[in-house]
Amino acid sequence: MGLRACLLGLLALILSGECNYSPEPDQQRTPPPGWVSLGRADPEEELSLTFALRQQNLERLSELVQAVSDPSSPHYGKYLTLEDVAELVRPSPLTLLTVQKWLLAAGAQNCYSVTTQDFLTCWLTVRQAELLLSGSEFHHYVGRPAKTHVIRSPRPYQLPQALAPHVDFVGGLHRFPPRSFLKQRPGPQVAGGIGLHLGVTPSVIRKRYNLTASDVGSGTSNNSQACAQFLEQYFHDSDLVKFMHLFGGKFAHQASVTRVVGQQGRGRAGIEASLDVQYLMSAGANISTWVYSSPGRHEGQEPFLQWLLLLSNESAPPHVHTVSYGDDEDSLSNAYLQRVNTEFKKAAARGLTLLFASGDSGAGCWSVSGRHQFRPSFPASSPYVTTVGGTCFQNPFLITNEIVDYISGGGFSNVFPRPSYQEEAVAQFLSSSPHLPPSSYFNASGRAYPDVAALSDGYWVVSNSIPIPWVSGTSASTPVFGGLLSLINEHRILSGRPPLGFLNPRLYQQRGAGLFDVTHGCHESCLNEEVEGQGFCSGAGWDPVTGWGTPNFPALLKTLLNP
Ligand SMILES: *[C@@H]1O[C@H](CO)[C@@H](O)[C@H](O)[C@H]1NC(C)=O
Ligand SMILES: *[C@@H]1O[C@H](CO)[C@@H](O)[C@H](O)[C@H]1NC(C)=O
Ligand SMILES: *[C@@H]1O[C@H](CO)[C@@H](O)[C@H](O)[C@H]1NC(C)=O
Ligand SMILES: *[C@@H]1O[C@H](CO)[C@@H](O)[C@H](O)[C@H]1NC(C)=O
Ligand SMILES: CC(=O)N[C@H]1CO[C@H](CO)[C@@H](O)[C@@H]1O
Repeated sequence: MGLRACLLGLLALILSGECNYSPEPDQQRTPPPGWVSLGRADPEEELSLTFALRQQNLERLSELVQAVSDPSSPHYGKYLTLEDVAELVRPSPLTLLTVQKWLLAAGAQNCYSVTTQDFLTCWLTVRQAELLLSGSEFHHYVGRPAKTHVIRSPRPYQLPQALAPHVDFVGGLHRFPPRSFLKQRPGPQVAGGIGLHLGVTPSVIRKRYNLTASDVGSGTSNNSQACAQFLEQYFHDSDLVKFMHLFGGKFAHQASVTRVVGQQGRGRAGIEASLDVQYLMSAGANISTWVYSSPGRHEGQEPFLQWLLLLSNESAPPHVHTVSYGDDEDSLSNAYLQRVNTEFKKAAARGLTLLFASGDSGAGCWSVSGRHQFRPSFPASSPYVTTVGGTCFQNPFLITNEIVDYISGGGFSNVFPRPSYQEEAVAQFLSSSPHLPPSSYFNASGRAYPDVAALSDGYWVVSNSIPIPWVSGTSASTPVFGGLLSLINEHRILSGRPPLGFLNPRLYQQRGAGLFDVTHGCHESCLNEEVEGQGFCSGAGWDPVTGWGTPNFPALLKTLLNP
């Protein structure tokens, strides 16, 4: 492709004396709904761009991830340190030199690297950036939810051909901040009056997942957990205090977040951030909790990328990370998807557990050349993260069996092939599901998700001192599942074992042992409007709606404690 672009650019070469290539020709550049352009940016304005430098030894990295995450391997749990990972993937001296020289010549000031040296974030003026990234043109945009301002280029950029072996992509010019998978939707109402729907609180979560008052962190293990926030989502410790007072019940918990990495602005609290903090700290009760906060306010910044950089720059981060955000897989360039997936491998090699929400539109829907298809989301579709789907109570007035929450994201990646760990489970589902949608709607060869699930309907949250009902979405199930894994890590660490790390190889090998198998219900998709039927339906065993199911804590602890 580089060669073709180069030949096609022959005329440009003659005119400009340079030959360029496009690292991300397939990246969507139109702003998502809710964002509007305010016109071109001032040439003297400053913005930050992130350069993803080509890494080395990526095959070796994949092998190591497999070895440390597979319980039958002699290397299970023998995680790499950040320094080991840096040693492995660090770009070659030629790459480092070539990129530095190019940036210096363009007048880039204040470049910051990370421990693994595979990213560089630099501050430039708009004028410098437009010269550096040929074709780019920076505009201001304002958008949801908090009238966030960003600078983005609606036009594609090119790099000099000489950089093709050294740069994967440039961040900070096309992608808008990812979407949160939170929904607010009223539950069932009793005819003629006030809804008596149960509403999910920490006591309901702890009761349903069979936690006792003694299933809390001991405070002696240096164990910790984290959630990541983007788009000016802040939390308030005072909301946590009020939340625990109103809804907490009888279990020990921490009164405040232990550490904020990045910037926590002083603005109003966001519902997403409040939800994540309050339920991560209720399920993973009394465990030290960090919040990664990448506000996405600073011009040019790409907050999700910012979070990945923070992970590569922190030698002792928490063991479990939950992220309730994502994008449509098809809106992201292949270069970006592959590189972010590699970042997840780096985390897996270090024994970090990354949990992502599976989405909020079931199988999803979009039109490709006039034909409807399901629409996977990313990072949910990455084979190197654990993806969490959503359930609700079968009887909304009782803490009993869970069934599918119809919004639960699930399906098959169009980019990442099915990983070997889920080969058997997915083949079994495809050959036995009685309600399979037509095969033209999904790519059966792709990575299938979610892997697990938890309640996602009707949560109570306290935000800006106000109790808020009906908070829903896989945004809620993800921190709950994360908190429970942290409790299991607590037992593992106290008994001298390594933390769980990347869970999927183990989860599928044990065929979902310790989880409640959700077998009722289907999620939504385009088929609802078009023909009769739904997206996928849950059934016995793994399915692309609720994965292996929801946690039964004592059973899960038993099956995940050894080795
Ligand atoms: C990574 O950490 C180092 C040392 O703390 C710091 O100087 C550098 O700015 C950080 N990099 C980024 C991209 O924030
Ligand atoms: C909760 O954690 C604190 C330390 O943060 C510890 O002192 C306390 O004993 C823990 N509570 C329980 C019930 O284990
Ligand atoms: C289906 O998924 C595979 C990866 O598993 C990918 O290579 C292929 O391009 C996808 N097909 C379509 C039509 O998206
Ligand atoms: C909790 O335990 C009860 C009683 O054993 C069981 O019926 C229920 O399914 C368990 N919860 C989950 C989520 O498995
Ligand atoms: C993840 C975590 O909380 N790590 C901490 C473990 O303890 C050391 C030393 O007290 C801290 O520096 C780490 O931050």
